[in-house]
Amino acid sequence: MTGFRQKCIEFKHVVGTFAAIPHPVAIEVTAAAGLDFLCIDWEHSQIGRERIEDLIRAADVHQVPAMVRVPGHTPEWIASVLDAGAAGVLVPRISTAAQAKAAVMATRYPPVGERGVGPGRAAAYGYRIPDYLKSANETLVLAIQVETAEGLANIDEIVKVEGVDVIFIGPGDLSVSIDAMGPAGADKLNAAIETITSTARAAGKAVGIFRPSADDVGKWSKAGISFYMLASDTMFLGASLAAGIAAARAA
Ligand code: 3PY
Repeated sequence: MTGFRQKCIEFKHVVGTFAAIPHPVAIEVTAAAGLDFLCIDWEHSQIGRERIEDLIRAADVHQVPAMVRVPGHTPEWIASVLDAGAAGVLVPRISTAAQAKAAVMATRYPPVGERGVGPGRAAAYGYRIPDYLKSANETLVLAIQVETAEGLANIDEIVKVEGVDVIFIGPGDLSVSIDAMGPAGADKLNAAIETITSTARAAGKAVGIFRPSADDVGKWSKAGISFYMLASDTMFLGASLAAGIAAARAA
């Protein structure tokens, strides 16, 4: 699992998925599929805070880095999932450089940030605190989600914030926020994604995006996006079940 942040900041092509099913079995099945990482979605699922540690533990069994998408910007939530052993955080709805800076402060230990010391499981419950404190700033991934009209307007400043590793585009929210939903809004949304991507890459930042399928991953890779969140465990479950049922009915 070491090297995940390195891969991200060196623009290596990494593919993960959101985990929304609140059970370690689902995490084990997902992790065993050979992903580069997974991201436990605390923002848009019914996964509770106590369960997150067990889900990270299940991903660890398969040596798959488990990030957590936190529900908001609260520093205590960010610290809590990192203390549980998350490989990084995805912080949603970052619309200003000040918000991006606050995410860095919550994620990184001093002198870069101001994360409090109490790493619990992340430092083997105390056995590895000095090692963990030394390595955490270098190994934990901080991805921030740009998904609002305000974030798009402020992208020049957001990408300059030191300590952010990945600028992650949320096309669903972005399309709603900039009034570019559905086929009619596709050109406007694509232009916004291209602007965020080229601005971030010019500033040396890796770019990530959510895609419901792999259909246009090749196109976005050429544009400079390297970090892919492909659908979610629930979406894959639903799609493969529906396809299997349809095939059996047609047989
Ligand atoms: C979006 O597309 O807005 C997302 O947040 C992906 O989960």
